[in-house]
Amino acid sequence: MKRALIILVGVAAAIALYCAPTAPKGSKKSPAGASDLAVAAQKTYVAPGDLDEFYLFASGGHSGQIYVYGVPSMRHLSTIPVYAPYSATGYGFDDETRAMLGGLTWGDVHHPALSETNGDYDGRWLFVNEMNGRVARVDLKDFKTRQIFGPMPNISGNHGSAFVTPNTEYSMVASRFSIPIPKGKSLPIDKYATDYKGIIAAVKIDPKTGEMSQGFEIMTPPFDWDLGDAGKKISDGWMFWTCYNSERATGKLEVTASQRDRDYIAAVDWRAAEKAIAEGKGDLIGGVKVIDPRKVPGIVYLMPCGKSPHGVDVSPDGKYVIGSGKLQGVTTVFNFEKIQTAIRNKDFTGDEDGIPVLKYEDIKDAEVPVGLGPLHTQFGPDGFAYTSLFVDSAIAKWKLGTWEVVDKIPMSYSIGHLCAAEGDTVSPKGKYLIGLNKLSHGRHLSVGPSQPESSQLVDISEEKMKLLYDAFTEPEPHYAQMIEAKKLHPIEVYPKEESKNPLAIWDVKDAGVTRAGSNVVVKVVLVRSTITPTAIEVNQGDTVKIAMTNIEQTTDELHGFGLLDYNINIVVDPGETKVVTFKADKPGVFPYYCTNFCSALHQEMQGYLIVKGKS
Ligand SMILES: [Cu+2]
Repeated sequence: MKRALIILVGVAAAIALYCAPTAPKGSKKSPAGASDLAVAAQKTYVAPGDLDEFYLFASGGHSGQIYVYGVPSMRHLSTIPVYAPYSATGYGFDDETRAMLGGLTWGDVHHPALSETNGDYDGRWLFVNEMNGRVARVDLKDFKTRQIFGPMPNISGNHGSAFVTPNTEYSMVASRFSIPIPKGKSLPIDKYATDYKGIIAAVKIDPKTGEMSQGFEIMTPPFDWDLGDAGKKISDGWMFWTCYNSERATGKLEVTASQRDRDYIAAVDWRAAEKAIAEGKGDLIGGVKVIDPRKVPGIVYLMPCGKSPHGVDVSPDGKYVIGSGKLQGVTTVFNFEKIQTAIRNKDFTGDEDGIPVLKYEDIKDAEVPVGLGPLHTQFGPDGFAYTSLFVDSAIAKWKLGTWEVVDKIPMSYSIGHLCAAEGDTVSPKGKYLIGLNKLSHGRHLSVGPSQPESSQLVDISEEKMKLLYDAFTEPEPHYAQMIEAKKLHPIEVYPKEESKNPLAIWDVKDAGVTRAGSNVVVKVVLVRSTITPTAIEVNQGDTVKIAMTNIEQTTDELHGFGLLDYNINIVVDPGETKVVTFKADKPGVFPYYCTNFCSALHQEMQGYLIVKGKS
């Protein structure tokens, strides 16, 4: 009996030890920090027919997409394809979006950036970067990707992006991987420290249309640029980026790039960069003007920061710049005015390829003991800051000014980024904070080895943070931004009177085939429940351009055009015209049909493409 008891205790201890790092599996018990379940349920329950208070735009990482959630329900509302084809909306299949993708079929999406006016989200556009040197613009009127800018010259690994300046003058860009520039030049790796270059850059944004164009580029030593944030209010006009590998090392970076105690945050006077470019300064490299800080001083300064920092975040009043070594136990608060004073006094300790290095002690206000592995900081409306702790797997709440850590909540687990409601603007909304966790096992039904990521909704409306809800997301939860729903006014149909496509037709009488040599244009009308024409005849070898207009003006009356053997699926929204061009290289009879359910007679919405063979 006694022996059995010892074995039982031993087994229980072993199980406890084995389970220790993970959260309870399938347990109704809430983890530490969860609020009372009934309160949590009430706070996240959005009743049928009711609407969420916030939109969450979350990075889809290497899926190339943006996921849209409602908060507090955490319900997935929509997927916005940006850098990868998405047959659900026909993205990447029609001529326009296929051209925008430029032959690339994936992108590693990182940091969504909602457009701002005076440092506040204005609900017009969403910019988002991806690693292959590109920035895209999503129009929030219709939640569609409207422009992909890049790949930009000289940039390799656009990680430190797509942060916008307070009036959306620029979307910022920084290269994670240094290379010899211009691209295409090859040099041995032992030339890394001297001949490889990092680039920080800006994409210019048209304030009326959101159209992006080349801004400026600045050459830097071969550091690995990581993350950024634009200054605001008193620090407006400045941009901050963290870097690792200030050692300029190669090989096993986890060892070679961890030699120094400190890396840097770059402070960039972007108005000075803008002026230098306007004055014609800079060298033409890879087709763009690149500023070399050795030749054009007064633009970039380096702030020493704890080793291998990740995020850098500017407080809502613009006074503080917060960054930390990602393996430290503290986060450093730099004071913008002290940074300016040190620059004015030329209080430098040296330079890196002509870029002055400031003195850590001169520019810092505090080291806040937030906990281990501080990564990113977001803000509330009441002077509180929230810092994610990767190593501790928790969020710390602390007070700006007193630097007191007042609360901590565990995450399940391994939090990376975090997102508070409008928590990186001049007027954070508070209420909700979302931990974007890197790992999730044990808290959902198993779906095999490829597990979902987890996002956890935290109530920050009271003194103590409380866990409200677990949600699971597609890979990969990099940054997200949360905006008040009332700021967005999406359209539901494209108004007929605003149709600009020259191939649009609005009457079935105008549908049909016109031919010029081997070029065939087919004008198609999509309306419940017919695709007109119901048969299209072409010759093998013809170049066929099908322009289809969905003449519906009714909400959610989408139609699709699926053409099986030709790998085509177009989805056309009400009032929209889409064009697809392809070579009719396969002879035969190919059915086309509406792929997007539209009516009781949806199944009947079909026709035939007849491609007459050459022989
Ligand atoms: Cu249909």
